[in-house]
Amino acid sequence: MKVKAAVAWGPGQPLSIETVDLEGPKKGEVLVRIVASGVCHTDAYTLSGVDPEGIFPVILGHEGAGIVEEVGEGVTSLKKGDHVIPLYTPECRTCKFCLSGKTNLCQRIRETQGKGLMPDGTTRFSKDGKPIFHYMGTSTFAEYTVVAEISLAKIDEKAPLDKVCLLGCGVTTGIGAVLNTAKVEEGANIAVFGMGGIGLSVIQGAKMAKAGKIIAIDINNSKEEMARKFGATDFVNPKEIEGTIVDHIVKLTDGGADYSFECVGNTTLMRQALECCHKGWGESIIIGVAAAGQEICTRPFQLVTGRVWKGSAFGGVKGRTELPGYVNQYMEGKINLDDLVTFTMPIEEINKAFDYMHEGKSIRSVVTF
Ligand code: NAD
Ligand code: AHE
Ligand code: ZN
Repeated sequence: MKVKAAVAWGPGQPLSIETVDLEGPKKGEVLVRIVASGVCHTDAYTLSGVDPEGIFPVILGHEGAGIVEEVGEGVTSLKKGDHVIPLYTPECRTCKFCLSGKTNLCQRIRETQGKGLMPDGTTRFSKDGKPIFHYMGTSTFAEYTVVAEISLAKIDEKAPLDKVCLLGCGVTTGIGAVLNTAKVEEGANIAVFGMGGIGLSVIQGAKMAKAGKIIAIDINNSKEEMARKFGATDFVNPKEIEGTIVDHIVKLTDGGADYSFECVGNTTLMRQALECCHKGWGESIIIGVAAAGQEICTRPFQLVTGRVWKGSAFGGVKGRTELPGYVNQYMEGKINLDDLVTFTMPIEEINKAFDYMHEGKSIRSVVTF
């Protein structure tokens, strides 16, 4: 079939709206009509050319929501008309990782997914006979996409898809990092670096966990209002303080944060986030994605004296099992998505979404079809 899609032909180039060819779903695959998709910083990261797995031409997008149009051979858990959120972290429930009970990082199709391919090693998208690669197993910047059955969470049909798409990445990542990865306890002091969609969702998760001090950190002062709305008790702009951000947080928290979260993708901040944690027990969670070649460093003494460095992908959430519950929490008013959607625009205007992100003017832009 012919479908409209935003194609990234090469690194650093604006996306181009094209009519591309899409083959139907093969065994274990599902054709999904995408209704809406958020634009996450990770899309910009890959588009910029610094992602070691970046491959072009590609259809980006991994924060979408849509409706099942057709199922391929052997698909049993979904049918035409089901409402779904595509998962870049699948859940096969049979691989060593899924069965471990220790991680959400299902590895069933990770190898082909990282190469922009469907599990059988081919692409469904093409233009003039030349393959166009998939992205993160989802490619939600297309009006129709083909996704593995294990990469789809079935959700409540009453949920507005132009809002719950944010649960396909940003919001789930932030809330999950607090509740699953850090397991923040009531009264704990937390510091959050970066007030984009991810950082604000960490703040939201911290509020849900009844954290004590919730310190929001960003170099863009316009983020303060939203951070406080989501539950931040303090806002710090590192450019406007005397001394270092580490000393500043240590003072604010009487010895250091119990938990910190890096939500920018900057290795200098990752070090600061670790070192502003409390001696003896403070835990720092890396969420931000740093470019190829970047490395983190600290004095090992920081770890010897009890600080813990961790990372979190998709908030440690097992998508097929847990995401429907996140959607329900939104429907019950327990998770705020609406305030995170700064702009909603037709897919034709997707490049504006990237501009707004880079200019610090949006939390999330949602593109619709
Ligand atoms: P975003 O661009 O919306 O927000 C980033 C924020 O960081 C902005 O508010 C910006 O002003 C702030 N910032 C930039 N430099 C800063 C500095 N030096 N000090 C303090 N604040 C600074 O990005 P986002 O969509 O929220 O994503 C954040 C990061 O999380 C990205 O690296 C993204 O790739 C990553 N991410 C990771 C996961 C995961 O599962 N681990 C999931 C989603 C996104
Ligand atoms: N190809 C990238 C991977 C970057 C990365 O860490 N991605 C996160 C999700 S970011 C969503 O916005 C993730 O889930 N990682 C686990 C995985 O298996 O990719 C790179 O830098 O190599
Ligand atoms: Zn994302």
